[in-house]
Amino acid sequence: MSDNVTIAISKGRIFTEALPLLAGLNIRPEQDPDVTRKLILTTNQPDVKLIVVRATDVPTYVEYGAADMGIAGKDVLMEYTGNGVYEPLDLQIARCKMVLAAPKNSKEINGRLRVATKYVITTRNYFADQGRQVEIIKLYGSMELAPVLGLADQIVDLMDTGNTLRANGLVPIATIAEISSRIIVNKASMKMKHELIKPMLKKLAAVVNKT
Ligand code: PRT
Ligand code: MG
Repeated sequence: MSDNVTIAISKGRIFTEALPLLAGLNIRPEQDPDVTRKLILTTNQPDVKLIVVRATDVPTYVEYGAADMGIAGKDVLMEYTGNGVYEPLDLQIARCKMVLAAPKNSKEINGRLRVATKYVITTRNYFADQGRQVEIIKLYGSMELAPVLGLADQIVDLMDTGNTLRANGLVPIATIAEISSRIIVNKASMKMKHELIKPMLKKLAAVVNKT
């Protein structure tokens, strides 16, 4: 079937910030993901559906074609090890920085640095580029706790206002990447459904440039 398009998206800040962009394409979801228990949202466009998945699962749904398109943070895409999706457009939403952070007033670390993060691949690449061997400790959340409890010397996490770091006595010491959300597209869908997808991407680019 090449006459409909499914877009994978996570609820929360990405969904909220994507709504005005989708409205610019005249796509308006008919359910609110914070209210409904449905994971497939219909829209005012009979040929466009949104599927609501975990942020880290968006590239998987798109790579396997369970969704034709998706909206995912660059942080998630940098960690994704799948076989590839197209990444045609930076939506410039849900912006933040991925930073290395350390306890305020901490001393230089002698010996092997221990870094806690959920971004293991990006962190490994970052230190490898600097020729530095570090021990990476994988966590799934609340990274800010790790230095406080002595689990790690430093952390790699996302920072927006910096309030979360500050509240835990941490300061950013290096920016690893500027993060924003991207449109991703399944490779087969880009070919098979190009008559639907190409104009959407073109219009989206125009909407992004206006905002
Ligand atoms: O929450 P859940 O486990 O379901 O998934 P998720 O955490 O991946 O989803 P969500 O909605 O929290 O984040 C989705 C995407 O939003 C991320 O993949 C990023 O691309 C983007 N984004 C933008 C952010 C932030 N800004 C952000 N500030 N994601 C998380 N944060 C967190 C950060 O990790 C830290 O805990 O907010 C806290 C810091 O905020 P400040 O303002 O205190 O600095
Ligand atoms: Mg979260």
